[in-house]
Amino acid sequence: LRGVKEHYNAANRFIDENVRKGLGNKVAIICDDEQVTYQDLQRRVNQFGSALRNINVESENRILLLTYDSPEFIVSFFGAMKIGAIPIPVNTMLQPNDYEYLLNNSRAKVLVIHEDFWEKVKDIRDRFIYLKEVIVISESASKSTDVIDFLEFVDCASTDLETYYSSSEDAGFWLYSSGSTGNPKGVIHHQKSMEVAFDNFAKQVLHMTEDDITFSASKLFFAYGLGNGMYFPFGTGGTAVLLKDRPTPDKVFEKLVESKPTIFFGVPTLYGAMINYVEKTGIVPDLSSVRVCVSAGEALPATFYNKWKELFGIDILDGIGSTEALHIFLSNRIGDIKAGSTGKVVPGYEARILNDQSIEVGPNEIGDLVIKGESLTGGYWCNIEENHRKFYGEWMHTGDKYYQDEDGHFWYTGRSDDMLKVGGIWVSPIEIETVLFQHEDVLECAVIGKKTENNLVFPKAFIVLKDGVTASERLSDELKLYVKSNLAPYKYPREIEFIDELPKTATGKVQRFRLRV
Ligand code: 3SK
Repeated sequence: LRGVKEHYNAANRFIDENVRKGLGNKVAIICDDEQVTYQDLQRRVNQFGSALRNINVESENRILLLTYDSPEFIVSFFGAMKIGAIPIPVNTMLQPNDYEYLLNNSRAKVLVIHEDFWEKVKDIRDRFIYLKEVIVISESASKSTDVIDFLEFVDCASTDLETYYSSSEDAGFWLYSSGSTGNPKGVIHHQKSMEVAFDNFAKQVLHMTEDDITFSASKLFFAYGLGNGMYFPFGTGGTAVLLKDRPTPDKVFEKLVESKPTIFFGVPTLYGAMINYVEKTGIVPDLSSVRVCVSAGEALPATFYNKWKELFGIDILDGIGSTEALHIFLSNRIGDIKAGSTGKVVPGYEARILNDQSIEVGPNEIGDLVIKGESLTGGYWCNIEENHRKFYGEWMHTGDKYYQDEDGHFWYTGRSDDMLKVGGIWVSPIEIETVLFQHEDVLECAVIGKKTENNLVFPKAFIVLKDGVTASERLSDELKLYVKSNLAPYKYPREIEFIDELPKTATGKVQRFRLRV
């Protein structure tokens, strides 16, 4: 896909091509009791695209998707792309204010939303400045009159849909990535981006074929989950198993045993929780259908790799990707794994480790990881400052500190900014601090990432209380709850320490590094 390819559309590549290849009757999606074949999927994608055209959606209009992993997610995503509109899947765990920001920042004209989430935001609809239509995916009998019902919307529309004349480099879809300042950034991906990431990782590292069945515990709205659970299996004519629920160890094991995937995708905290579950219950579920497991999000501790292998006899390929790169660009390989390392560069990407003068360092020297490759975003939406900071020419700063050993394996050593990855999801300490500051008892606070014995990270808050307020366990619990109810719940500080004073520079800047010791 080097260079611009005229008339390229991802919906043709990932949906229509499978039907053309004779895979129309093959199951593309398994979700709870529902199975959707490629032919069904093509029909519904066409109907959704036609229905969007019926309400005057045009190419380049943005469509925000706020729904569970489900056939409706996938139908909306490809239906929008097929008419050149731009789907933007977003995190389902956020708060109403976050959705206000995402809708207004993206200027989405249409919102496709599951009724559970619509319940939470409908009262602030008048704050969504650019929004024209709301399409609600509803599972209950009661339907609102001031919104469009997803099923009716799709069912009434034509199954014939002419593909928009897009090029491979047209904007295709966006994802939002968390920033250290707290405001998420719209990451623009292209019509071709999914095919590039598929070729690089799914084909050349995972060697995926039509016989593969994927199951991803990471949700489709994450860049990681979007590949694992959608365009990787569709790229080969394989099958995606979806889980609507939260991926707790028991639910994930149940799904693995019941739907017998060949590839499982998780994050280190989940692998850790699944290992604990086995150790606590003494039950070792039968995962014999799985030929390989994948981990990303944060570095997989070597102890987790070894324990998993001992319990199930299956390798976990650890890798690292980013929303900006769309998927994994460094990874261990089948037959070439160094436990605890992030592996080597994935074909299709180049990686360098640079010192402070932007000069490439030698083996075993720590520096800043920069990468280049064709699946990289064209840039952030409306954010000149971050674009200047992040990209130079074809290269992108990952924000990660790495060193490379003599064998070419990369080893993660930390972040070059204050961002934390909690359970594989970016969390900004500043965002947590901003909420804590709003609590009536808090005078000052600073949030850092604290490492567990396995080097996984969770947010810890240091708090200076106002005069007259006494530190207590009860107050600590109250503050945790306060963050949980004002931010996406996974962002809350798992530990709170009350201190008399924060360490600061002469100019009054908090020295977080002194709290990290
Ligand atoms: O966090 C990661 O390592 C990752 C992997 C694949 C795609 C996206 C991301 C953020």
